[in-house]
Amino acid sequence: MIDAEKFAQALFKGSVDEVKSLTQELLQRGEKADQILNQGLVKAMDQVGVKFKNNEIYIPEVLIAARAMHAGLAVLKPVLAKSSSSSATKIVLGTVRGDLHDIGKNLVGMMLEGAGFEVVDAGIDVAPEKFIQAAKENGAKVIGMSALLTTTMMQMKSTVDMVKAAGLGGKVKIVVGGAPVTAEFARQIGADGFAPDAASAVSQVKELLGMG
Ligand code: B12
Repeated sequence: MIDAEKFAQALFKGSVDEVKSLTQELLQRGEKADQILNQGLVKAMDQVGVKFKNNEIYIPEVLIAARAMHAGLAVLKPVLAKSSSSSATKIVLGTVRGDLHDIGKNLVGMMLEGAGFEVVDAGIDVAPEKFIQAAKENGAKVIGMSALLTTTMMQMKSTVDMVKAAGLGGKVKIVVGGAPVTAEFARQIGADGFAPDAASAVSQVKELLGMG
């Protein structure tokens, strides 16, 4: 039996060791890696996302929980890599050109990984052509862009335009976020989606991919 509650308690405590040993025990008992991921880690991380959304916990707690979740992911990764024929949906995530803020982007990346996506981190100060190259190379279905400066927001439009010019419009969905970014701005620049925080980023991406 996979007890998501136990995982959740360990995540809220930020206990790397507990998450690791819970994951290892379940594997040893013969539970499937993808079940441990979805019924255990992801379900537990969902609880973290909900509490964050409701302002019951704050960024440091989410980062601590995400770090603990990573410890569980690290245990599962080699097993998942062996067994998965249908690999996880890939998402290229980066902070736009001229912008070095990455705390929010990293948080979004961790939540997406927690939800079972494979995140290709393009880093910070990412030029439009670099986003496209990374998406092509990895066969990504989504490009996620973060901007924290009003002066760099327009870089998002450059990437959207370039994605369309490269004939990837529709094939690669574009989702944008960051403190100055709004749903209205996302619509104006022709992005497919927007989310105001890391938890909603997961639901927005799932919605864009028709995953509910
Ligand atoms: C930390 C910080 C820095 C750090 C960044 C460290 C790092 N590794 O990221 C440092 C010190 C380097 C920095 C530098 C600068 N900063 Co600064 N910084 C901040 C600060 C205090 C916090 C940002 C942050 O991390 N917030 C926490 C995260 C979790 O929130 P978030 O990024 O908004 O992310 C959430 C959502 O927006 C969303 N999201 C984010 N990305 C994405 C992406 C997708 C796809 C989706 C769906 C969602 C999503 O989900 C996240 C999680 O919920 C803000 C002020 C503030 N309160 O916002 C100023 C702020 C952003 N900085 C500002 C400025 C001006 C600068 C500098 C120009 C300062 C200077 N004169 O040098 C430089 C610019 C450097 C550069 N070229 O980027 C201004 C921007 C003003 C503006 N309107 O443009 C702000 C608003 C401060 C202010 N009030 O003046 N900064």
